[in-house]
Amino acid sequence: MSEGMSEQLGQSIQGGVEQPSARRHVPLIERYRERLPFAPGDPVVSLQEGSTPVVPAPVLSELVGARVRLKLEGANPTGSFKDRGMTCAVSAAVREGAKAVVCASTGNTAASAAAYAARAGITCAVIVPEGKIAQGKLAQTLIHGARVISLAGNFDQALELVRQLTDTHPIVLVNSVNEFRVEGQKTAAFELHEALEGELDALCIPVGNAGNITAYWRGFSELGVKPRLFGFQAEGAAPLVTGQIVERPETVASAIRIGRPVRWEDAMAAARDSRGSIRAVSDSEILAAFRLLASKEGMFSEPASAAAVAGLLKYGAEGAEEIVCVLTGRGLKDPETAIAHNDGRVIPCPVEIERIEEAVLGDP
Ligand code: AN7
Repeated sequence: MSEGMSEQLGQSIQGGVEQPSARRHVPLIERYRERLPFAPGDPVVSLQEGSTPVVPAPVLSELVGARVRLKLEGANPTGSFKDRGMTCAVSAAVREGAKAVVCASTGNTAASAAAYAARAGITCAVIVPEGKIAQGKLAQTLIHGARVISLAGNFDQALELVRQLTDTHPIVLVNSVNEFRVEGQKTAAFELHEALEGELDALCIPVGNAGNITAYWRGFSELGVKPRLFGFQAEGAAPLVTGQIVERPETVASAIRIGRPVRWEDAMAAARDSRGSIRAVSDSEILAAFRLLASKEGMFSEPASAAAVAGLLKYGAEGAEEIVCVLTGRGLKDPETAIAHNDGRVIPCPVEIERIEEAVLGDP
């Protein structure tokens, strides 16, 4: 590329893309150290997580009659919000001299734990529900070198077992029962407060084990602000909506296929104290939002993340003017679901110009 051209390109990039002022390229623990349980000089295991973009959603805004923005947590290093908590949980584990971490997971916690453990040079084991984790998450967890145990049971049973395991063995549990996870994840509330300069009326968020809604509420509370928290569960895995443990949770959104959330009380308190709610959306509503996000907003999130948007579309803005939906994980995590549920098709074509013309320009 000529010098003039690269200069031009540089200019057009600078001119065309707004640099979010809050985006800083520092480890999350460094960015928010005063508000986190880490002292200067403590070991920090970081992949440069956090500082994720907040992007306007014009189509959703039009549909619900409010200003809707999307917090892209899929922009974290392993593709989900879990990295915020994991940098803290693994850094604290290293500080304690731990040599191994373990978690139960529907996939994203596993991928994140595996990555941070790799970075820290410690070992990681994950227990996942057999056949119920998305391919991208499994690929990540394996390539990072974690030991993957496929349990002939569901997430809730896996979590029960890892709790027993860590009671009797010197392995650190990095599920969101670990306080450092919640501490790290609360930083997303700080970022939103900064990015929106305090102008946030409501947050829409998917709820599974309920660590994240708990963390957001902690973050907002520490700032003294009170946006309404609207949490959404999948209909087939909605214990916080029905008030009953779900023995056999089922949903297309495998990340939130959880029937007995660990942070049950905290989540209910967050919804109540923020004048929010926790409500259910069906799998078909989740999939409709999943397609809409991708096809109209250009945002490929995973199905669990789309549950937040499905909830907003189903129940409306409820008087809120400034709304953020948290897109918790990116779409590439779960390619099978995207391939199985879209309006397009793949058109086969021989190597012939006429057939290409027909395929490209003909009726769909
Ligand atoms: C994309 O990875 O529970 O309510 O084991 O992966 O804090 O549990 C994942 C949960 C939302 C729900 N969106 O968050 C796990 C796991 C995505 C997720 C949730 C998850 P929590």
